[in-house]
Amino acid sequence: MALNTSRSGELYVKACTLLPGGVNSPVRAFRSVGGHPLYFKLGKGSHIIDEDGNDFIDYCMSWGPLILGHADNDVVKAIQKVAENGTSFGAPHEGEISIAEMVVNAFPSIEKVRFVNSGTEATMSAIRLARGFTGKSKIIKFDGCYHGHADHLLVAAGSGLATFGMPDSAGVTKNAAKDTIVVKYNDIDALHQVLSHNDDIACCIMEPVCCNYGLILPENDYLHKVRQLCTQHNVLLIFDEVITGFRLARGGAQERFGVHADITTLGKIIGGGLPVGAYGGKAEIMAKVAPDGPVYQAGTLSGNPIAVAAGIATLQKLVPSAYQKLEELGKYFEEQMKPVVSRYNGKMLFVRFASIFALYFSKDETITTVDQVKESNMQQFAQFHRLMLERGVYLSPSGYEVGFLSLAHSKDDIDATIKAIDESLALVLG
Ligand code: HOZ
Repeated sequence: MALNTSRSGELYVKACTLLPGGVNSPVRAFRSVGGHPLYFKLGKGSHIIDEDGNDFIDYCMSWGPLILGHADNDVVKAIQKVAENGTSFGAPHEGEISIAEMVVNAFPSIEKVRFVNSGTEATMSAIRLARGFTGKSKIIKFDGCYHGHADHLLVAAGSGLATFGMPDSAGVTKNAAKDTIVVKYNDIDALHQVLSHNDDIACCIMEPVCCNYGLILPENDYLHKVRQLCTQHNVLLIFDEVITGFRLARGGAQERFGVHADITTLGKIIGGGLPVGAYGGKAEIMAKVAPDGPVYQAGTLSGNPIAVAAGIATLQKLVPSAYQKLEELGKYFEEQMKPVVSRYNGKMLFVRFASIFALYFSKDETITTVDQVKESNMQQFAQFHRLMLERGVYLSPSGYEVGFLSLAHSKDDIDATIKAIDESLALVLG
């Protein structure tokens, strides 16, 4: 069943002479799952095809943006139509207003929003804004939460840093990181302790659902309690909803859990597969952003008309029935996984929330902490990943990353995936 990946292999060798690690983002390099990365030439619906012609059911989905599937017809048409009229103005255009309206209507905690080009830019700017608004310096982040690659956020982070076992990044000065305090996710007492002993904290930034260290759900009333503590201590709460925004519900984790952030960061889905990020909050807070206020932040391609058109076309299709369909697909996946999981009871675990899932090689029955994910068996995940590729299923190439369902996935895709999982697990754990 070995895959022929010779063309990808050749491309990788050449890419390594020109790009660090042969890639433009570390986790793609396949280092933690072994072998070389695959180079893709086509994506349509739930499938992607690599340069050797191997056809995969995709659950990486560009790490989350493609909630409609690859190359959705309406998104492609919108991109084409707008591109014909100019690719960038570096000046305002009507599309920016339309997408801002969609975001503001979806998130009651957002009255005004600024568009940027990536999730990293969004979180970096949100923190500057929190500091500018409160006049305080320190920030609290939660272990395992990943907020992109700005210096002060590359501390105890998930995603690529977790994948490569890097506690932080070279090139980040002590000064850049000294104002970042790390607190354990799902541990409300730890947050309480830090907030009680420090009056220079501008904000707490968190992924409300941790999606870059496997999938870790907030326990019971955790988010409500975090909200309460932040309000009590006059600290802004930033929800990084780059992954969860428009994914868990139209109004993201805030809608699902009924907790409102002071500042929200968005990305991925709002760009429909093109580079878009955003941060927004109450008008009073956003009034500090230049040119209205003293917090500077800018971008030549911010609000780019093509990216905005792809975002609008995507958000237009995310009506209530779309979320219902995603939930049904997710439930179906989970149901079909039950007999598989029970066959390997005590050796692996499948977690699903809305259209996000993760599979752990762990003896634990539930996963609520980053340490549990760390202790899961990543060698087994690597072997599993390879076996799944051989069976036509492309999973994110790291045991610390999650899988995404899209509206283009079908029950047939899921049936084929379950078969592949079952066969692969028999070889890894059998
Ligand atoms: N930070 C992304 C995963 N959460 C990975 C991005 C990429 O490698 O493309």
